[in-house]
Amino acid sequence: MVDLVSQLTHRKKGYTLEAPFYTDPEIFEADMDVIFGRHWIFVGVDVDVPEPGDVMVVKVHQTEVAIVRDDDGVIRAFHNVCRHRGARLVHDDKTTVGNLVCRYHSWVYDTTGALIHAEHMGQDFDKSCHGLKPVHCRSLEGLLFICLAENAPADFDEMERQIAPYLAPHNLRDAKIAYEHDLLEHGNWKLTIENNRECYHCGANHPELTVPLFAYGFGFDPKELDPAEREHAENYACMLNDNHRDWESQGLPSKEIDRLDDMVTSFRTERLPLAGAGESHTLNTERACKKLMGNLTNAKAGALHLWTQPNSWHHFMGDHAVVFSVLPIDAEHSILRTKWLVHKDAREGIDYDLQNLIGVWMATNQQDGDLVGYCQQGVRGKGYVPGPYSPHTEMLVEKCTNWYVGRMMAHLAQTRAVA
Ligand code: 3BY
Ligand code: FES
Ligand code: FE
Repeated sequence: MVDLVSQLTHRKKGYTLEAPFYTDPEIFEADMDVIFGRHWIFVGVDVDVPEPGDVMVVKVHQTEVAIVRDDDGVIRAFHNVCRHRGARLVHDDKTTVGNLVCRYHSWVYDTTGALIHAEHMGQDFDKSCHGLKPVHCRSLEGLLFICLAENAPADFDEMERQIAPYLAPHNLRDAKIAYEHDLLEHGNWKLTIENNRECYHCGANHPELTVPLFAYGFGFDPKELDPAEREHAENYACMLNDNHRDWESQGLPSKEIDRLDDMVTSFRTERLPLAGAGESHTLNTERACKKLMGNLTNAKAGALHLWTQPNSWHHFMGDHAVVFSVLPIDAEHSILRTKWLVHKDAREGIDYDLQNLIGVWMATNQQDGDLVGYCQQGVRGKGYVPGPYSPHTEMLVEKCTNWYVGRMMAHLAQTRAVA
């Protein structure tokens, strides 16, 4: 086994990781244990399960979790495993149930996870000891996070305190999913996240996304720019300030919050202006959906972006929202799951054209997936050595990589202390 502690300790600051962090199955297993097994993982939205009895199954590496809206409307999460002999319980990605019935010997659980029926188990059998095993589940203004650990990081509360006011005006709980899509990326999950945390690559690779989106929006230091570009960056900074002031006066929190490197539940948010008509991530920069989200009255609400470590990013606009989760498969493959949300009363073909709504991000995801694949190919070969992040456009990538290194080290130090 690679000496993980020594590799992490000797990681060169400001550089990509050594190859095994992107390729080695044992490090991947450690990632699944420490990062995906002990942190808050973004898995979907409340409106994935809009009605009582609705169930969604999400797979976090090998662990399947059933997310269930119970009869009282409370969203709960359980391991998707029968407490009798361990059969998988729910077999559809999404379904609606009265109760959860195991196919094997027909044990029946209600939507709170309680075992309510089990034949032939004898007088002494205690049903109350055999309910479904719960998984921590929290909804942050309609964004669903789960944590597979026994004790979930407590600073979720702090993230919620800071982020909820930003999300509230978009009212994600009053939305519906217009479209969802899974893209298989041929890359380690960390390459997908690294790629997302910068826009250095945007100009050369995202002809659609760069119509509405300014590449300066994701951490950009104008100091080293040549004069012409510096002027653009400085104009952007002025526009950003003006927009933030206007939006905040309209009750739309907008200022940057960057907690990428000082929280266990690490996140970043900021409301960003958009180019052209300034309304949406569409090719004409105008709203794709006539009906705005929540109680918004101004379509020009920019794009509120939110990142959470280890596995999500989001764009919340006046007319729609796009939410993304990265679900690792193995050391060299990941699923990128994308969901497009519109107001629940918006009608396809009348209030929005689906292709217009999803076009920019369907194209962008494919482009990003290809870039991630190129890196995976590169790191596999003997020629790869860690390369430097730009101190001017990739400082947020460095923060996210630092977060990963820090979390792995913290856990390994703890297990050593116990041993
Ligand atoms: O999705 C994001 O968060 C952005 C858009 C382009 C690259 N990335 C920084
Ligand atoms: Fe589920 Fe037997 S394994 S009822
Ligand atoms: Fe990209």
